[in-house]
Amino acid sequence: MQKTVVNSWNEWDPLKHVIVGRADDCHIPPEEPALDAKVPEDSDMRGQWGRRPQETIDRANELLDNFAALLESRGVRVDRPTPIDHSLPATTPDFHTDSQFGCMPPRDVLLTVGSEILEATMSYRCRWFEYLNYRPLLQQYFNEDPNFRHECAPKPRLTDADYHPDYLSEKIGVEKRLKWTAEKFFVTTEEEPLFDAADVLRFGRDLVVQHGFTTNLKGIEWIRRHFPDHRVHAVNFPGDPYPIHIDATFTPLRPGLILNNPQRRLPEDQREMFEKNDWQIVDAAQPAHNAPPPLCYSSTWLSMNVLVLDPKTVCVEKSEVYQAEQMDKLGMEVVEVELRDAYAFGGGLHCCTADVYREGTCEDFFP
Ligand code: ABU
Repeated sequence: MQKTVVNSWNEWDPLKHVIVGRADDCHIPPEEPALDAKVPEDSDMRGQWGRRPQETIDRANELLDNFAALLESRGVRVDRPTPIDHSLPATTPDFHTDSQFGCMPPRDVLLTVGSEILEATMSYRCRWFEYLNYRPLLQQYFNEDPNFRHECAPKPRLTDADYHPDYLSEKIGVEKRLKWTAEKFFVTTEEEPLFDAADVLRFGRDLVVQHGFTTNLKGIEWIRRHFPDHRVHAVNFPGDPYPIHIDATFTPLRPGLILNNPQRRLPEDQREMFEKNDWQIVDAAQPAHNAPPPLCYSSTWLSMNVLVLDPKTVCVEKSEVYQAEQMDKLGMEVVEVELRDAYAFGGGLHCCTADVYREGTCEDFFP
């Protein structure tokens, strides 16, 4: 029987079907321009590459499997990617890199808007082929759902022209990075459209897209032309010296309420659409940790990388006690999920998932 399988218009409507990533065969990829720009200068990741230690892969998979089981116990259908061999190099006529990344986190690759799932261009060479991990699922949805639209953004060439050489220096320093990001001088150039799906937040008719390391202005313009019935808003967060992916920075919880990272506040001149429509933007609670776990690309602000199950219920990482406390005060039921030992594989609870189906339709929250 054919039915609607794919439908999701925002970040908070009741979740019924989701993809949860896997840690199988995940690699720390070799150095490359966009990836290096994100690795903090004092990080234990600098200069390392290769397959991640098996015990860390097993532990991350245990946590991801538990999360999938928890979602299923709450009535959510969960699908998992089919890992390709991530030890294989990624080679095109334009570039070569010696290994790939993994199939965690799906949120970076897949953008669901209504009945469409769009494969992002991606901006790291090691992630160029990452969509292949999700093709079996996307083909299955295509067979099951006559209205499903499987779309792919144009694959970028990712030559050196895509990256500003200034970011290739070993020591830039946080002060200079903050100056550059305030000036919107990011590692990616405007050579061709680039975006990662995790730079996009969905608010019904409005898409809010972070301009930063992984998404350039041409990428945002491509998204605008691709979704002509949507309003697309470019935002940037000058307090972030390593701006990739919006989902540890700006987190909508329900209509009218957004958490904002207090170190990466949305500039005043970009708040108008929210303020005019009485949306509250509140500072997120502090992370519970002073540093990310070993071999982790992400910041401690994965504390606010939560998965909203419905406008009253949110999954928060178990050790993030301050974030959980704040959610409780904001009137949300908190579902604790242990995931910290999987952070190193590409992110938190929002990152490690991709929406397939949420109840609801395309609403206009900013008329
Ligand atoms: N993928 C989200 C990571 C953002 C951050 O490191 O803060």
